[in-house]
Amino acid sequence: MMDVLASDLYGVQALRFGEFVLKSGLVSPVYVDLRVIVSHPALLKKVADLLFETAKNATIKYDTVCGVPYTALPLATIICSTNQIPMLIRRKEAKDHGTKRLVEGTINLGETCLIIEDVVTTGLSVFETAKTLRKEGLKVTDAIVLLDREQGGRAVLEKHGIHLHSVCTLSKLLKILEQQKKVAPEMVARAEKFIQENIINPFEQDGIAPVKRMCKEMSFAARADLPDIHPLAAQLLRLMEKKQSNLCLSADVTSSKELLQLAATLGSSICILKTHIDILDDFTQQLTVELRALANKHEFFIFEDRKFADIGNTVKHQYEGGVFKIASWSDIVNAHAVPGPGVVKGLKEVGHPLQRGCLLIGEMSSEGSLATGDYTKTVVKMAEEHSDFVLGFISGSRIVEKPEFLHLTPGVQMQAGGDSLGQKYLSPQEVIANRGSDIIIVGRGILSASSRPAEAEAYRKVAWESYLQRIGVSA
Ligand code: 5BU
Repeated sequence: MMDVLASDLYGVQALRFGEFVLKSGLVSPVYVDLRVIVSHPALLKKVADLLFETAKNATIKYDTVCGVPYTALPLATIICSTNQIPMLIRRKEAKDHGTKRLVEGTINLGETCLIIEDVVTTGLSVFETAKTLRKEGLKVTDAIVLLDREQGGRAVLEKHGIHLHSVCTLSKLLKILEQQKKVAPEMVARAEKFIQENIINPFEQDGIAPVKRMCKEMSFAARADLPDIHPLAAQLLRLMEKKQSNLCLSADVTSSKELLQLAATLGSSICILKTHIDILDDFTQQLTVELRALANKHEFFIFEDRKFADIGNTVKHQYEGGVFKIASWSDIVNAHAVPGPGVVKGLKEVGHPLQRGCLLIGEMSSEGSLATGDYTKTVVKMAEEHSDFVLGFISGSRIVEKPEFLHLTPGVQMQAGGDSLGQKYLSPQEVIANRGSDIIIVGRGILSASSRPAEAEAYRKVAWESYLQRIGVSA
């Protein structure tokens, strides 16, 4: 599908290669102009359908659709007309009379409007459209774009509460065109370099923190070879490539027998088995010996989801001793950053000599979580300061563009939704392909299936394909 789109766009010269002087004065080796697609009705319809499908796959709930003027106007029109969705039009021209409306169409206060855009570079046009719609009393939570140029727009929009979902990224299109031998590898390399080196932030003058994109999408294997990667993260990334699995099973069961059974029967589908050891009714040290044997046999990591959150001295004891002796059998643990860096220092004293690793909780999947915004940023800083022990994060999406760090996301089920106690679910595709996380954590999605092994395989497959899609390799 992407291959056809890439060659169609290239065919109508929506993408051109050479030397183009941009408005900013920069000389770009690639020029993207999607306005031309209005002259190609079949392609226009195809693009509209892809945008609609992307919204559907991301299970976004919305009441109306608004295209960013101008190219996305016909796209929004086709989507709304084909699928019988009410549309809104945002006026771009400056208001010349006091009475002139900024948004045309029926506005029902509190309804959610989905934004459609053809290409996002800085995110400014989408942001301005969202601002206008929000001023009118509408909610804007998501935007769908055909092409993300990956020059900072996604992060800028996220900061303003808008999730950007792209049908395709520019680097992926470039890779496809290279594979199709339409564009020479040297030109693709130049274009990729240009994208990476030119992250533009339109909000800088407004005092909003600049957004830097420090890496392009790398494969797990390439990340494993990074010089500064945590040895355990490197091992895990290699294992993920080998097993083609970025699935972590949340083995939330209360009997040792069932836990071992899960490890034995689902072990080959997963890269990590996550435990809550304190919910077992019949814990013994023998269980941890058997669990480790299964981890070695089926090659998965063990992650005790202990969520340490005390002063350094206390967590040291909780990690090393007590009934559970977590450090003796769990490869990975996690911690809240709320006590400050002492919690990491305490855990590190125990875990570092044993070559263990820690994930910091940057965000939580539960409704009303307080781990957001500046808190999340502070968590990232703490991780960066202790990267010899912290190998990544628990978060809903990628919270830092450093390929050395892993992102693991709980709150995943095939169908988005939630439970009655505040858990919120996103789909594997959304989490891996759109939100840039690396590993999905799935509990009840698998545990409540009639065939747990078959369901685990289904989750493994969709999460892996989403990863391949993200790095631009067709599954
Ligand atoms: P579920 O059955 O897929 O909803 O289980 C999710 C698991 O992940 C469960 O063990 C939680 O304790 C764990 N979890 C979570 O759901 N959300 C979070 O933010 C964190 C952990 Br941190």
